[in-house]
Amino acid sequence: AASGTAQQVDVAVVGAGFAGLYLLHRLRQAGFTTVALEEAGDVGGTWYWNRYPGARCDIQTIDYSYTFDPELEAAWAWSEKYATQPEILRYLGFVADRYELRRDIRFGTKVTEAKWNEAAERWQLTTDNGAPVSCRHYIMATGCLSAPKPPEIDGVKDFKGEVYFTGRWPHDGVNLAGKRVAVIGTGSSGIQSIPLIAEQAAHLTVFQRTPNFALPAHNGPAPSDRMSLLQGDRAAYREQARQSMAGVPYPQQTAVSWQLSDAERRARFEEAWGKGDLVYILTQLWADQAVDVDGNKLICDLIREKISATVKDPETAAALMPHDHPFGAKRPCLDTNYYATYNRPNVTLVNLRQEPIKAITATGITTARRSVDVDVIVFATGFDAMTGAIRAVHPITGRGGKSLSDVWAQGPQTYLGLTVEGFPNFFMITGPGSPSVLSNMAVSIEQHVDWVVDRLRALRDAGFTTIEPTETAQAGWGQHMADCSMLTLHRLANTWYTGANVPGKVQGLMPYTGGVGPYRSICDEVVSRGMLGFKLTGPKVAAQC
Ligand code: NA7
Repeated sequence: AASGTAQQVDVAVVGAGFAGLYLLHRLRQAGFTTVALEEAGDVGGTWYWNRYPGARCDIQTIDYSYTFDPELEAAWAWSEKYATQPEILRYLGFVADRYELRRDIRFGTKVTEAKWNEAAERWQLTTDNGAPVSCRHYIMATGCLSAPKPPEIDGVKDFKGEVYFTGRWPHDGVNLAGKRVAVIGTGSSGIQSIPLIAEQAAHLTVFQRTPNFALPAHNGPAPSDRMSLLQGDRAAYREQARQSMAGVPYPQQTAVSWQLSDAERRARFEEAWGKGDLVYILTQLWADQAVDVDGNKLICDLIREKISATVKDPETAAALMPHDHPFGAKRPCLDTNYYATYNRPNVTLVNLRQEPIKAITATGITTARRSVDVDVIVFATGFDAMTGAIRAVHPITGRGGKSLSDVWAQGPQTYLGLTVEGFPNFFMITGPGSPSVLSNMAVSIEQHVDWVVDRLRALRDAGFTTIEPTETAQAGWGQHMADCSMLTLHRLANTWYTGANVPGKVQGLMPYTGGVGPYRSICDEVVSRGMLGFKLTGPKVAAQC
């Protein structure tokens, strides 16, 4: 279509990552015409952009896979327990090829604005490249960690050396050999890349604001016990994941910490440490670890002991030990040689809690105590999570000319994390209010996509043209989210879950903490009770269910 003449489709999708690809496939199967608009030059989403050294999945890859097609599962074998970014990107390319998805994707195309046309009951999307799009339904599959944060530190423009962001790593790689490198940030991206950068660089200086808990990944082949469970009964294994709290098939733990002796707790912890599995250690040690500060502190102490045993310099070891948040309340990390890297003579840790960064200068970074000259600065400083990529389409204008940014001025309000009152026929995959970021994304994405596409098909077949949550339903979901948030410890940490990492962002826990299995049941109940909480309209019908 020429620029100016809108491309007409039933459903427009924004994003061609894990969620967007599956959406395209399901929408086509359901008989909808569709297009996906993708800013990047190819499929992959987060795995397209995050090409920094050491980028890997930190959910076991046998679990971090599509499960909708047994033939696809049979056609692909992962080479490692935790696949690298290039392998995951190859997998997503393989999926795109297998279902011929690229023909409906417009690459290099950013959606700049979206407007609901009340009379036509259609969304009008403006893009920065080619034709606008007119669609009945508009689905954002833009990911939760896809809008990198700006540097936020004075003087970046003055720096004469090279500057990289882990979330926008150059595709042809970066040669760090023999260079003096600074890494700012010690979240997953920093913790994965620091050991590899240290191996190449002449000297690496790590600027740490908040220490994070990290566990050894023990990467290698997929563990044989998990593989035999999967291969023994693939359908049951996948179903258990869908009904679980975090999207990985582990049973509910029932023993509580005070029922166990010190020795029993230590034995459980050592076993978990040896497994190298975040979801295992987050859910299988004792039942009170995620809900009670005392049960949680026992784990924090044991991990701090491990840090102390690994890092030789006591001051560095102390600086690496988290004390400000419960284990799991901030996203913990999986590492390969992270703590041991600080024993290298060419690595220095700068504790920003004691000496904050004052400025970046032409030659390096100045803190309250020192100036460090470097050739390269790597920002591993994270993302405007969950809402950043949604709000990047601006404005998204719903019914009555209201913009989503205005409606969310006090924080995101959604029904089920999937829809927003005042924004008919608008859906978010893994939006704020969904459990996605507290789970195995692959399981959450499939659930969200299946639910949305099944609803669109049912609405179409019943003659409805619009769907929108009621104000009451949305308020109820907000209340339920707030109630659930009191049950876990996530509220006790300043994190990207709460918006605390972005200066000026409204604070509040954004993910749903009730677990993916219970969340699935709620979504299913909404359907079985006649689309409870949604208003549906059509040419001949106007129904309030
Ligand atoms: P994260 O987890 O948000 O980590 C970002 C890190 O950068 C974290 O240590 C931040 O400290 C630090 N940071 C952010 N801004 C600054 C400034 N201005 N100055 C100094 N330090 C800063 O992002 P990642 O990319 O590592 O990981 C994102 C998710 O991807 C991860 O959770 C997994 O789910 C996969 P802070 O903790 O805010 O004090």
